[in-house]
Amino acid sequence: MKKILITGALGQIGSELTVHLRKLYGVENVVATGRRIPKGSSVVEDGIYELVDVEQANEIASAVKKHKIDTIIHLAAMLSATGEKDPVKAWNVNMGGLFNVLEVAREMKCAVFTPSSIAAFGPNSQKVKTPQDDIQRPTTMYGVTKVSGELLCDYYHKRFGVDTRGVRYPGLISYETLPGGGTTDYAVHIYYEALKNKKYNSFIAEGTYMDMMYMPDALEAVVKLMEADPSKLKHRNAFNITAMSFAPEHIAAEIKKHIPEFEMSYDVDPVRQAIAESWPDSLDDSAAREEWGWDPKYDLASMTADMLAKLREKLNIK
Ligand code: NAD
Ligand code: AKB
Repeated sequence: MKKILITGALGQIGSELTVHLRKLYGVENVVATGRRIPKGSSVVEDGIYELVDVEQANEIASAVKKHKIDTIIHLAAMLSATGEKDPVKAWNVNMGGLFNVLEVAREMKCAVFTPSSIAAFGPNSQKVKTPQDDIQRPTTMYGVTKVSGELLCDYYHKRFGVDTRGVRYPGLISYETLPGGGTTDYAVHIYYEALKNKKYNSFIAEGTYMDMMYMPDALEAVVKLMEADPSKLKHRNAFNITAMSFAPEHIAAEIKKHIPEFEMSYDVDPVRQAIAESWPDSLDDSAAREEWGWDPKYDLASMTADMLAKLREKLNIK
């Protein structure tokens, strides 16, 4: 990666990945893009920023051409819960956006990184330690776009030689930008509520396991995979990766070690609960470990300690 363009750069991942890549590759070599220009955003104000709606292929093409981009990191998307509220929009943004990015990449000879998700699996996938190559019959529109996206990226690699690479992220936990409407969002909200109100009402039921990951590991995955020797990659789109698997009561117990008064209650949202139940409890990430050295640093205990410390500072809570 020498000249990188990021779509959806104002989102949960993009807002941190932009800053991370600017540090690694130089401010002048990372072009962040999004659909708005928010005030006070370091993504917009501390480097190159362009307005790009990924549903408009010409907007992607002109930014790529203008900045002589060689790698597109495509993050603009609608997530699982918002996708179920408006499945047509989710299809148009997720598939239309990816198709436009791949076409621009083909014409302008760019590499492409785009994340898939645990949502690419469904109820008839293996539930525990879901293998890299398994049945993929998801039951959400978000999941349908993720499997279709994986296939489309494989197709562009095989048919046109585009260097497409991707990972299946689990739920991501971070303190910089709130998540954008997913099923795993409870595992971020819980830290805010624990610090502000010492209680949390979970919309996901006790006993519901999902894979999760702390943002620093998620950022490292992008760099490691995109810098990996292509001859070592047997898979491309997309690698299972994970850092931990837990249910709501486990994160609550970990928070209680730092905030003993913390109390957890449950008010289960049937839509998001059904989505969670259709996803794996945990993934087998051995292919990523073998093919490009995936090795996450954070577990539930170290992530919780860091999240609470960073959020205390951000929210100015003693
Ligand atoms: P997010 O919702 O926080 O950010 C997505 C950004 O895309 C938002 O800023 C949104 O405004 C923007 N966007 C939407 N439509 C757009 C359009 N037409 N043109 C340009 N921008 C548009 O999402 P995120 O969490 O940063 O996720 C990024 C990618 O990672 C997505 O593909 C998502 O499916 C995937 N992923 C995320 C997670 C997670 O837990 N965050 C887990 C698995 C996979
Ligand atoms: C969501 O919950 O939709 C995302 C994801 C796991 O893809 N966080």
